[in-house]
Amino acid sequence: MHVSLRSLTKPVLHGYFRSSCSWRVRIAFALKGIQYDQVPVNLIRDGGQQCTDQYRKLNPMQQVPAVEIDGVTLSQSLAVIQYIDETRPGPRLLPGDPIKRAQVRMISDLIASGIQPLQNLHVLQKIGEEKVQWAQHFIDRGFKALEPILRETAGKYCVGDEISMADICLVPQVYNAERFKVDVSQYPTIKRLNQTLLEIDAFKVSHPSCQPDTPADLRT
Ligand SMILES: N[C@@H](CCC(=O)N[C@@H](CS)C(=O)NCC(=O)O)C(=O)O
Repeated sequence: MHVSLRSLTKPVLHGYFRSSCSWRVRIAFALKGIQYDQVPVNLIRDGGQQCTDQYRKLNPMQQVPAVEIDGVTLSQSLAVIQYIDETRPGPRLLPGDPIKRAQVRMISDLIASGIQPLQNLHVLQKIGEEKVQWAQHFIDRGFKALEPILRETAGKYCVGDEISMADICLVPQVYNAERFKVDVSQYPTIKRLNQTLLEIDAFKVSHPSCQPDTPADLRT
């Protein structure tokens, strides 16, 4: 019963084209070949649609993404990705080997807890005029730690030769770094992995430049 309901009801992603955390979920859906609907939540317009009473019911943290799936609403992109991985067929986003799995989680957490929250919109709005330097500082600090870790763990992708949740976290974070004009060429492993991953269909179709809510002037 549960399984047939899953195949009948498409998940709904409440997200924003340029949100790196929404992009993570879009990549996971694409890698697994899952069809889903998107409901745009504009983080800028009207003071931020994530702050409305209606959206707060979906995610009390007032952040995207929120995903309606299998009769529940989930937030926190890594929880969503791991749920998708545990319940859907297709390539594994967390490796079976415990060491590799821990490395995938280590890299994902470094990005999702150690970098992205410090350059998130709400934080930058509080910082005010210094916001660009602030974001650059924390992205650089994180990438300085990430580069030697990836040198150890990477094969073709972040951990060995299989795509994983770590890759799903890396590419949107590099996109953010570039938006804040961080010189990514200082980090050759990060740069190489990002270039390789951006060639893959799942990363292309989920890119911020081609989402339903991407403004015309940012479409490519
Ligand atoms: N840990 C959360 C972070 C979510 C998050 O920070 N979302 C950002 C966009 S990437 C957001 O909604 N920001 C809105 C705001 O700061 O007001 C996750 O992984 O889903």
